[in-house]
Amino acid sequence: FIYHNEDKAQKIWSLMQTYQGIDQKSIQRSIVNHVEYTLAMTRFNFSDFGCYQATAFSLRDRLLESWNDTNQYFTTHNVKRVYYLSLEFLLGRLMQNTLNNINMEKNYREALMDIGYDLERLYDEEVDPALGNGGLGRLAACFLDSLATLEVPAWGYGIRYDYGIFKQVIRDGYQCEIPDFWLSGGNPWEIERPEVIYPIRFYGYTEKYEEDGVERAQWKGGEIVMAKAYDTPVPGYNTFNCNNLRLWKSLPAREFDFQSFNKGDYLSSVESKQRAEYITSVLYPNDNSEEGKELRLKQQYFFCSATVRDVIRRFKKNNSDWKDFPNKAALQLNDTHPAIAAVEFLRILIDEEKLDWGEAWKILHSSFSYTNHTVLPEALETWSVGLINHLLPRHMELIYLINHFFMDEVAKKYPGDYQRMQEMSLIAEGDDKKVRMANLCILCSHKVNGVAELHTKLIQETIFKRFHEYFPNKIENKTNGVTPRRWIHCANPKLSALITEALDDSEWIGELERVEYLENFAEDEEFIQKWIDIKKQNKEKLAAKIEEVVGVKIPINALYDVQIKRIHEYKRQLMNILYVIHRYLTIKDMSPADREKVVPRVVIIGGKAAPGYHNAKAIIKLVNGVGDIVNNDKDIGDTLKVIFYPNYCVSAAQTLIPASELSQHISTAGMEASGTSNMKFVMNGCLIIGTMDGANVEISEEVGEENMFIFGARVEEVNDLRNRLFSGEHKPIDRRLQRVFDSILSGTFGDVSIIYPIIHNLMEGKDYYLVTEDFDSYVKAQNKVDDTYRDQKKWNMMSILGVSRSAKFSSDRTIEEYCESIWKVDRVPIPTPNDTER
Ligand code: CRA
Repeated sequence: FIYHNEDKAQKIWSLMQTYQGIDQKSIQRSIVNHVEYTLAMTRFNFSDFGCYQATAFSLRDRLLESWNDTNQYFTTHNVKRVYYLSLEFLLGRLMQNTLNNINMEKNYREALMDIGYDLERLYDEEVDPALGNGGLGRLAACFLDSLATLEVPAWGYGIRYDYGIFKQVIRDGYQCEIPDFWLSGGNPWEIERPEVIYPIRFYGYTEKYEEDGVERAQWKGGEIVMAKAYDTPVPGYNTFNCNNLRLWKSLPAREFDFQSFNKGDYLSSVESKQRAEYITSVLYPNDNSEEGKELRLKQQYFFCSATVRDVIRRFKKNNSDWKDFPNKAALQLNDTHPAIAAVEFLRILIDEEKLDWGEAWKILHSSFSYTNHTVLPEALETWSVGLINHLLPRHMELIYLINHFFMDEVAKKYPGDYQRMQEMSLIAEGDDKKVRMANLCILCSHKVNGVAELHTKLIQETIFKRFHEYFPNKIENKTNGVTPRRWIHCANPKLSALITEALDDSEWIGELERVEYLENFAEDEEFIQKWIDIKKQNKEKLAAKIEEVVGVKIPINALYDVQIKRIHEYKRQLMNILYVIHRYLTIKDMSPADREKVVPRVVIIGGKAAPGYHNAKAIIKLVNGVGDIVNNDKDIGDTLKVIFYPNYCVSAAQTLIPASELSQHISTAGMEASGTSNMKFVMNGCLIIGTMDGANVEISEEVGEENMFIFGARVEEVNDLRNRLFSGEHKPIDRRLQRVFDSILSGTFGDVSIIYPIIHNLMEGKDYYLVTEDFDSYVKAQNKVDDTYRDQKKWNMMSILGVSRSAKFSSDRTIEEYCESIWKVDRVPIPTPNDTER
């Protein structure tokens, strides 16, 4: 039984019931209580924001019940837990998702309406907790939703940055970055845990000593910073289970720096304390590239040490034999960013728990696993040996030891193969020696996974080839997925209702396989009409939003063509905008009668560029320049509009995706590990124009190539094409593309200077991303898009088929696969308080 004293527990539960009833009065009472007593606002007049906060507090109260029960149950039953370690969690807004997961949206909507508040407006009051850059962070958030929904005992661990990803504003066509202090209005979803606090050491030295004839080491000295926990409950859909996301914040240690103090330097001693808080201040705004700054390594270690200590403390509560650890905990490393957790774990086992190397290594290896998210060289983390040695001297020693043992093994297996040893070593030799974090992760993990089939094959054959030969069963695939709760049910409530109506129940929200049945409606005229109407309403909503934020009026009866993702050369937003210019020039050439026949398009591009990524910023400027000219050109009127959608984020995606009809996933083959928005678009009835890259390949297997617009070089061709281009053997530039270049360089779309070097390189054949190479087949695919769109029946049939065949891309499927073959954990449904077990 859960409670020490069952009578008392029952009594408390019934008291809670009077507080947490689901009838209108109880809901209103709990909201108004928070208005008065938590927020200290006047009941005579509280703003939408105040009402949002009070409603959030009221929901948090409800979550806390199931959250407490869930964790209590996991502890008493000593279950195996999954720990998902990630430097990024891109949660997006929480209120709508929470209400839907606990099935209370209707109750709250009506209760609020009755006191004069509109729930949808309250949703818009919430700031996006944007503690991530892009796909990797959003994937972690989708995984949390699926883990809770599938009743897997799991905790997310991350950093509570004060500043999430910057806010993007466009001035004069240029991206400007504004710091996002997302906590300024408070965060009603979290629970501060002042009692969950760990000291974290930096710098210092190691001291060797002997104990019972064994040589031991201890890390000493240096500086201490404190890590304090903040918890956010993670409710699952249609379950009483509620998991946890624990984020760490850095604080100065309480003890005083007596040295400075004695010198009478009080202020500088306070200053040095303030530096401690700086560790968790800001999320590094780079997607798919690493900066190598000391502060970043400090963030990583700070986060890893606190997490590992917390996991160990929980394990020790119920277990005494270290051998049981792998049966009680599975730690997943989300990319190499938390790699140092593995070394920290080893350090604690050896230096503090006094396990011997062999035992410690076995425990580490059977409980850790690692996900690789990229093959881009600029994103593969390495840290200089000097820096690690300075910041984490004991960890550097342990890394050398791990490497020493491993190199011995490799040498035994491949005598004399120094090339191989060099490739597999944890250390990249050179003037500035570096630790290769991916190699470290592979070695410490029992499983390594890629995030889509093609990507997994690539890592097996290229960057991790030697490791794949050495450990043939280690590297496997886990194709990414997205949660249908947020990405269909919340983002597109009308579509969700239509699917529920057609299937005659709503269970598909928790079991996406069920949407398969929609296939029966693909040719049903009445159903298609409803389908079209919903898309139209979503487009109207987006058009209103665009008019509000960008100030451009866009037509509704145009094809909405959307590319939203981080701006990166490999994602080829440049190719998109070059095609748009081509389209514009073509329409300009037409007679008014011919223009009538053009399929009108609204091209929307959105995404943030890393602040130091000049080429990406130049592309944003070009898109805005094109928009300025095209949108004001009376000749072409509504046949073409070009919008740069500023500050792309999770909540923007929730408006953009349901309104899209065509979406672009056009990376150079082999470069996008998976992509996840492609999956969200398909689930919202949007067709894809894309290359055979990442998860596009599997999407085409599921929905059928005939229901997508696939084009471009295949991954096997890329290297040859690139070599040919760089050796000057390339064919002459396509004449349409040359015309586009000429118009850009003549200043038609504004300032030429910042885009000039990029265009110049393309003309010279320095085209690493194969834009000039793929342009022709891209144009052909775009023509096919227009032709298909003219046949609305066909278009919508393809759209319905896409949704009905999207089940594979639910993150529920992904998580089930991780549970089965990596984590070996079971579902643990928590009995609800009304169940007899209580
Ligand atoms: N940038 C990949 O590029 C992938 C996500 C999630 C990325 C995407 O194609 O969908 O991860 N890689 O797996 C990454 O962050 C460090 O590497 C991404 O989001």
